[in-house]
Amino acid sequence: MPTQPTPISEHTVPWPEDAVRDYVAKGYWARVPLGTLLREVADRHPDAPALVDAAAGLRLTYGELVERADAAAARLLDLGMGPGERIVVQLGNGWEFVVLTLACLRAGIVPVMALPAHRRTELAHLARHAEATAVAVPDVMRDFDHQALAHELTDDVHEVTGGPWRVLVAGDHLAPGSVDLRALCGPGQDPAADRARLDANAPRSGDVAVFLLSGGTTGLPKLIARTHDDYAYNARRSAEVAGVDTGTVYLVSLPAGHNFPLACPGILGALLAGGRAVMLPTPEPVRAFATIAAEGVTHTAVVPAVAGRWLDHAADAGVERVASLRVLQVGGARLADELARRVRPVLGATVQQVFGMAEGLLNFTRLDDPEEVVCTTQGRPMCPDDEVRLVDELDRDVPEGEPGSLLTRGPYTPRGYYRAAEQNARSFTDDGWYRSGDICRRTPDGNLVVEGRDKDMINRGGEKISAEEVENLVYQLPVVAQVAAVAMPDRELGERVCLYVVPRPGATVMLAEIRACLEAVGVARFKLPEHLVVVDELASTKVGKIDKKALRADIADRLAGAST
Ligand code: OOB
Repeated sequence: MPTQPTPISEHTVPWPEDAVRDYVAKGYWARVPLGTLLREVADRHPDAPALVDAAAGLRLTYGELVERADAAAARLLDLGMGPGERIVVQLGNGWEFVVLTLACLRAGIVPVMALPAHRRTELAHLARHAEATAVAVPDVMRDFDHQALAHELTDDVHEVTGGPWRVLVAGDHLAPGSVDLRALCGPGQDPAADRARLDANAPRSGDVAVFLLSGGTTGLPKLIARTHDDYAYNARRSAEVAGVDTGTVYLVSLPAGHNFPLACPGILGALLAGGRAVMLPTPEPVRAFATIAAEGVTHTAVVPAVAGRWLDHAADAGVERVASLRVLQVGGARLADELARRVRPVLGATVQQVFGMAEGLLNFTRLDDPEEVVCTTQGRPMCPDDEVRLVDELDRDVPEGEPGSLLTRGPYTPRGYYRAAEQNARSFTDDGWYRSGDICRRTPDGNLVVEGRDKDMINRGGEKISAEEVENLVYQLPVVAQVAAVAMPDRELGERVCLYVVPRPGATVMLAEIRACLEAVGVARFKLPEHLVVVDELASTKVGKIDKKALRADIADRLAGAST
């Protein structure tokens, strides 16, 4: 007997009623679902260009985009999916990602935004934890057979939901049992009927619109339930702060399911403002510059490592190709001041630093901020009602100007992770503040500077890696007695994963072997350790925990020693 997946609302932590009233009264929450908001934009200018997929050679106007989204939504319902069901979305940066996401928003089906780099371990976890009833993947991407893996997950998922598992595939090579995602996202037969059907069953604005993944400090990624109300505000307000309007051409080259290119302002912010989104599979500089030139891109979002590559490329190849670029948003990891200072002279664009998190809070430098603020701070909250505290180990506010651990609440920062009561007790205070784990200081003019972190996470060029997750995987190797994963400094990516291992007596431990074992169980490649230090014992703190601070200092010393 197929069981129904648990209703999402059973496992979410709602905002308190007085906060809801306040957010509505102040106009942050529009009380209109995202799909309806996008429909309204399309009604105002149906013939304006909305979406460009450079690689597929597809261009859609607003009218065409929303009609396809409605048709796709209707087809998902016809497949037997219902509002509130979850679909794991692991697609590359193509038009299908956008049409499917909008279709989900219209139908009240909730996409779980996986990353293309995820493999069996992550996808099985996401599908099971969300009790998903479908997955959307490419056939093959970067030599990996996503379609085969999606079918392999059938049993894992069936164990949890007991229900169907639909494999939607974007590609030319459909396996038996796969649903053709491109056909599903194609033009509809009867747009008016589709529209009426979806309007009549629109989700409520307080319902969950998307599940984002947490950067993660625990064993496996946690799910962040973002509602239509809060996520629409997230996208609309980001668009204002980034100067996005009907003339904007926004390039998406980071993985589209990440909060930054999805809604800060990203795809959703560009579309809600009547601008245009241009999808590109990679931020590789030659292709990115060619697309910027061809499409007249005005805005885009990158991580610091990509900004560095673009600057080097522009220095070699000339800057004429990026003349249209006005705003280069940089976020996801700390941007070095020196790199920030090169952007305007070299690329001719304004830098906007973005210090954000999938859990909510977004800080931006403003487009009219003095160059000094733009180059040396990570900006300030976008909403007047974002609450930010910087605290010490006992949750006491630190003196103004001193570094402290950032806590936050606000109209687009949910009060807990999905279905994670135990974790919520650690990551949220009793009165609903999210503990971001970032150590920040506030400058006299109110901007935040990210100085470090007190969470056990490794930030590899914007890709977040939970140390605990890596350690759990490595503990499965019989040669390992004790292990600690720590960040090691890296010029290009900021940080990489370094592993300290105490081998079992008589055993030999090799980096290649560890990497091969992790790959064999199927984890995202960006999590694989890149350096190994074999030791007799691991430094520990007074209370007997592994002293990660000492290990981070040790690897930094070893690397500094090696390079002199
Ligand atoms: C973004 O979101 P996540 O969820 O992948 O990662 C959030 C974490 C933050 O807590 C912080 O540790 C780090 O990433 N981070 C930064 C940063 N932006 C994010 N650290 C230093 N400087 C920055 N500018 O990474 C994200 C979400 C929305 C917009 C932009 C980034």
